[in-house]
Amino acid sequence: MSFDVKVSSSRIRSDVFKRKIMSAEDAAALINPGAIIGMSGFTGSGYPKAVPQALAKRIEEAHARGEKFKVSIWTGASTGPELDGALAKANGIDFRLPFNSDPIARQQINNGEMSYFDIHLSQVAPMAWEGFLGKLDTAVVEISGITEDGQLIPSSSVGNNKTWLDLADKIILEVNSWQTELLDGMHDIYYGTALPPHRKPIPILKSDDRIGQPYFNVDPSKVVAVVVTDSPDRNAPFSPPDDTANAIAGHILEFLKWEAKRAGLPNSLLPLQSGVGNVPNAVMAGLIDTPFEDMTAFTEVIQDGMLDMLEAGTLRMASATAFSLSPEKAEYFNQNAAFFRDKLLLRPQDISNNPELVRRLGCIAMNGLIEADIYGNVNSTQIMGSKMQNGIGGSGDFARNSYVSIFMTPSTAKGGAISAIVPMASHVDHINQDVQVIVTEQGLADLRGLSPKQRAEKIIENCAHPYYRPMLRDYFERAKKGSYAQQSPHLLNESLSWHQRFIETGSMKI
Ligand code: 0RQ
Repeated sequence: MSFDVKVSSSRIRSDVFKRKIMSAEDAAALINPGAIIGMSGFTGSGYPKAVPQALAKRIEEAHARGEKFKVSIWTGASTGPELDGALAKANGIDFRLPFNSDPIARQQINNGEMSYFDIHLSQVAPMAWEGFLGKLDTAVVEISGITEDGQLIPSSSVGNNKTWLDLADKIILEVNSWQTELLDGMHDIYYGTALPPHRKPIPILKSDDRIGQPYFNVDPSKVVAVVVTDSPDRNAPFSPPDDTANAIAGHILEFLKWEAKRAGLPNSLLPLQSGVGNVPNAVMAGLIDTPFEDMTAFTEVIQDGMLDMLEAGTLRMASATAFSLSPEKAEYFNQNAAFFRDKLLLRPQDISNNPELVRRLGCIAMNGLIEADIYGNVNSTQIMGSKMQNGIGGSGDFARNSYVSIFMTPSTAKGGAISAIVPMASHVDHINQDVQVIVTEQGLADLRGLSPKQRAEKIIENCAHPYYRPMLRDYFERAKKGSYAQQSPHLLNESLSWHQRFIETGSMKI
């Protein structure tokens, strides 16, 4: 791959690093079969684009010669087709952590070809330091530039990059000139974390507290290659919110207004955490027209709706670990970065998602779910109990520790063939104690302070789709009569029969 010397001089201001510039193919040749590689990337932003594709090509060529070549890939969260897609297509990933949304990789996880460790995003860096995951051989990290002093200016995501740069034996850097140079100064890289018994309080008291430095430190002797790229982050565009998304958003906005009044919360509410997707985006859009102002976000990702809120002035600032923007909004951000740069802080994901901070700040957590059972246990990850969708991501970091934890979903999936409210969840990511509010387009169930049976009444009446509501009522009434005990009555030989029916007939309907 060729590189543009003019771009490299403005972006790479250290001679030590300029001397290490090489092609992606030459850099990929430095990675050995069986390597454990820590790559940058979080929700489709800031992932390396050239080296993973060159590595995929190398793997394909090795396979064609009959040689074995697979690697383990650790990242921040999901990446893009040039990384997970290309490596999975080459059948080159043996083990993957901690979050994936690439369809080819998902297929390989679900057909058993790829081992997948799905883990809370705040815990990845500490676990890597604890060492039981193995020794990190290589870090491949996208950055937006290198300072005169040889510090690294992060890209559009921070994720676990600080940890990968510290732990890896060798480092390959991709300097991406597509990223705006105005990212410089938007990051807050904290070097104060440690493992127990040396862990200290993280000194963030407000979403906008800066506690670190703008750049990554790096040992230049570990940097074996610098690759120059000019490639956009790739994310799927948001489809405009439909009636279902708008209805869910409407219920959440009403709840937030009611809760603010009930609890005497300030007009700036409490720091928002929002998952990605059309519904959270519709909630963000709706917040612009509420009485709330001067809000902050203490969240994982900055999506389109948050940039709109910043422009409208509803949101004062957002702390996150990455962008997760549609292609149009990413271009828009690059054009208008001067307006946004003092309103955004990107931090390592063990800080952006840190349970200590989420609890201290009292975030309002809003995340999607796959299914919830009548008692409010939530499955966010595994369809029919066994098929991985994406991963738990940061939902657990926030759900357990927030001021209030809201989960949202359309009441049915697959054109009505699946009820999102089921007698018993086929897999549980969020136990009922971590699930305080469930919302569908049908309505909202505020479950705080309720016993399991009281929760069931509310979830069935407020959230279930009208087709499935009588079926759930019937199950619940019979369970109360026929169950082994009365705390959370179940009919165990029937509780997962809806899932089995779907597997056998393609529908949960009778
Ligand atoms: O499948 O694409 O094949 O049609 O699941 O569902 O309705 O498009 O919803 O995109 O908001 O995703 C929980 C997966 C929801 C997401 C989940 C099928 C449905 C569709 C997607 P198709 P929708 P969303 C911040 C926080 C965990 C991580 C997290 C998620 C596909 O929110 O990954 O919260 N959460 N992170 O058809 C069978 C059901 C189903 C179902 C939906 N009950 N049964 N299939 N689907 N419900 C971000 C990060 O952490 C990085």
